[in-house]
Amino acid sequence: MWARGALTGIAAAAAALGAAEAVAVATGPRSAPLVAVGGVVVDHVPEPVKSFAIDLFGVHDKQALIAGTAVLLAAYAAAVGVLAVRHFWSGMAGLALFTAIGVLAAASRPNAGPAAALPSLAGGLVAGAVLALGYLGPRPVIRDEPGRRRFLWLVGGTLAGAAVVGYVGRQLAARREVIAAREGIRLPAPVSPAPAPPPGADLGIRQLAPYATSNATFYRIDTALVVPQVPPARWTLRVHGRVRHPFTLTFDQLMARPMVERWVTLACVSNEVGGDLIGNARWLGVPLGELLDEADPLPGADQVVGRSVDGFTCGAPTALLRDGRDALLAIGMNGEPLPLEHGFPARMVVPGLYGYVSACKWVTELELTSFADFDAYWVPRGWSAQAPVKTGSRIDTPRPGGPVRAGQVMVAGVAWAQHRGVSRVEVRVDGGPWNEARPAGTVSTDTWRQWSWRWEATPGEHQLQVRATDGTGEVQTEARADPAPNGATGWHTVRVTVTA
Ligand SMILES: Nc1nc2c(c(=O)[nH]1)N[C@H]1C(S)=C(S)[C@@H](COP(=O)(O)O)O[C@H]1N2
Ligand SMILES: [Mo]
Repeated sequence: MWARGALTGIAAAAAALGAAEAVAVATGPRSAPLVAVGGVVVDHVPEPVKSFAIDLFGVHDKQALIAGTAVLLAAYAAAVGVLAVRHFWSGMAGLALFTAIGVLAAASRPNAGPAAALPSLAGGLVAGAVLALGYLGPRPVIRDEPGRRRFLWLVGGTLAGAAVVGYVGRQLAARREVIAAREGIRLPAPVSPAPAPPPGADLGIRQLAPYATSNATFYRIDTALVVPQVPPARWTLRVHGRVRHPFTLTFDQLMARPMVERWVTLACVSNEVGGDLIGNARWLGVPLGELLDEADPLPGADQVVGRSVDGFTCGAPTALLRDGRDALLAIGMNGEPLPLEHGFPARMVVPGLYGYVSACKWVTELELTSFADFDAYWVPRGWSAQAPVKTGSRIDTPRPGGPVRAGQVMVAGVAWAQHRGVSRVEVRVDGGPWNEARPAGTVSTDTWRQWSWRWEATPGEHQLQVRATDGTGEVQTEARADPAPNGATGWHTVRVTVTA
């Protein structure tokens, strides 16, 4: 019976915390009782205790505090549960005290409004309901000796429910906080703005991918099950490893640095021939080369590993990041702070390399190492450590099988060869001679360009093919290759039926 009492008390406390986290989605994460009580403790412990805790737990001091608070709370809740077996109302009084501590802690936080009390109050009510369910009524599970199953259901169900509600609540609350922080950011004006795309860079043809890809339509690829929620106030970038001068940058320090803005076309290595895992955006950020120069890499540090808060890593050649190309530690995308899914508050963007080796989102570390010493995330999974973007081209219109009327047909698409540039685009019909397509203007070799070609279409089944030539004169290869291990190749081929 005592064990049942203790377990019921703990289940009630868990339910209280879960409910409180859910309510805190509306009232703000700092009104959640665990965080509020933790905050009060942090603000009031004497300095020697604080530095002792930091020495002991290092960067995990916050987690240690939350864990410690949770253990104390569980012990207290177990005691309340045991007490309530004999004197139900004394147990309830213990619960009321515990609720009051949460309310007072939340209300005493800086800038707390009256709503800050709500999560703890809701938690207290829910815990009271769990206790009443367990101890009162005609068949209280606490005294129902044969009712072992019923008891385990009550405790197990309450704990599981509390965990789910609490986790989802915490996630949503963190998201709200980060969204608010993102909305509060004013992007600095670039000292070197992005060039305006020349008139005609966007041909404005229906079904053709626009020259500039919007944030809302930009492809998203990552391993994150839940989008990492990184508040800028807690973000830092640590530049370390094989360098002479390791340093750490806060978000404010990053924002205070001179920024450049550049158009860069980002492509995913998994993009199939004809696929749409590619987009062109205007990125605002600090040149990675400058950060690396300041860190001063040691000889042999031929790889820069970007590491994300979620543990993902990508590895790019140090020399390439320092060769003067517009490799950026980016904070802005198309004039806005990075969207959460695209790496807020900061990510890497490197012209000419596939995303998986270079475009680390939610990046918090740049570690200088060597390719011999470290394999980034996708390398042990069968993808190449070195992955320059391959020359590619795509037919966007007409669509495969789409209705095409005989006569003049506009064939159009995009072509890319980041950092080498596209010098020529050709189209052919039914394996015939290659025709010069007209490449539209673009801002640099780091971006894709649209192209178009007028076709005199005759009725029947036809096959259209495209190939691009890069700035070095190399023609896009016809050889078909899968995306693994370092990018698909082959000419995009579209079959259409032309009607008279
Ligand atoms: N943290 C993190 N960054 C990441 C990835 C990831 O899984 N996690 N995926 C990479 C891959 S494979 C690509 S193609 C690009 C895609 O960036 P986007 O989602 O902004 O288009 O992000 C890169 N950066
Ligand atoms: Mo990718």
